[in-house]
Amino acid sequence: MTTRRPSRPLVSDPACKPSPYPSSPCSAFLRGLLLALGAALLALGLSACGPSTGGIAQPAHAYASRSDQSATNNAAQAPQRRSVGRYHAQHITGDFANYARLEQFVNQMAAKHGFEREYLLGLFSQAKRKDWTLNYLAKSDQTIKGKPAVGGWTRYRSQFLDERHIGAGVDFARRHRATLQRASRQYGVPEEYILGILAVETTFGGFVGNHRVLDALTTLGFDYARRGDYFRGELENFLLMARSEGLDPAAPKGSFAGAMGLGQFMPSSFLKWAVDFNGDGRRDLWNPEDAIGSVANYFAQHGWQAGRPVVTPLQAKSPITLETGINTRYTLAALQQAGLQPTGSCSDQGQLSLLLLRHQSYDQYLIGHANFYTITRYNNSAYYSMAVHELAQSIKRRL
Ligand SMILES: [Ca+2]
Repeated sequence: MTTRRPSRPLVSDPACKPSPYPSSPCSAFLRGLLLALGAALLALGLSACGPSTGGIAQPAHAYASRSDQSATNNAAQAPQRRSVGRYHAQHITGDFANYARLEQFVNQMAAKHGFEREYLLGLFSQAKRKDWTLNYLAKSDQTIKGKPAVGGWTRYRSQFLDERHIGAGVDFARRHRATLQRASRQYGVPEEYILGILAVETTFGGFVGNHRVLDALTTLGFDYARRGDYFRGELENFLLMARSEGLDPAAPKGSFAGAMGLGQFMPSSFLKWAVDFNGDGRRDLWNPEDAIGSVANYFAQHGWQAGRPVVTPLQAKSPITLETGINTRYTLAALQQAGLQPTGSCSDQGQLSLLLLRHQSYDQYLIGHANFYTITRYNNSAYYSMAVHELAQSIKRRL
């Protein structure tokens, strides 16, 4: 597992790459926050989330995927191994002593999933409360904004569309060419979009986070009221993941929000969409081959359409008053009636999103096709997804 410290303004947590639009689950959610406080992060040498553009982006995979029943069910069906780690206690001591809700959580894990109660009490007795994370999120929650600001895309883009990311992508692609080709064939997802995700999330494993996942999820699950339900669900899934994969739950490190590996999967995403792509019998988010297969599978399961477009630039012939964003839906005719004309051929007769990229000196409009929406399922942010798209194209041109 890589635990190098981030050397760029924003890193990716499941949570966080900068994303411009409010989104949902964590990844995106935390990412937007990072943008505003990136300098502080850098100064502290901490990892954050993936890119988001300014608001709360949803980590699609990372955060986006809420811990839900299906994840739990999948885990329950997986081969169950014994819990790893010699933990044993009658009561929780340490930072989380006297946390009644955590003791209730332990009881639920024992009753629902068959964990040994004393094992979990011992495990949580050595979990650490991450005060920095709580303070950081408290500040971030106050800075969440709505519509992206002028120049927001210019600033967001500059964090990712650089030689460091593109060059690393070219190098990674050459080292893992056969695996990328196999994933592309099997899942119908172009290699460059797998590369684009890994570039934005962790620069191909360069910044996978150095926070113990156990500490991150316990802290956010029981001391972060705004999203406690979500993080308690992720903690549940994390413990299931550790048991099924034969991991000591105190060992994995990730983002401050608990996202793991090259693709910054949250535990619920791991249970639902991670794959063992190198055939060694384990799903290992820190293994490049498994990460490649898992990202491709994530895209395939979220509706990627092979051979279909991602975005189409538009030319605005008059001031645009239409609502923009990844959740908008228009027909091509409606966009044309509003004064927007595709700059190239566009035969998509489906429902189209109208995207707005706020450059420093002008606004740019694009059609977001169904495949663009699929990228946003990884992180619910137009800027995040546009960065993935542009990195994908930039890396592809160099291969
Ligand atoms: Ca594997």
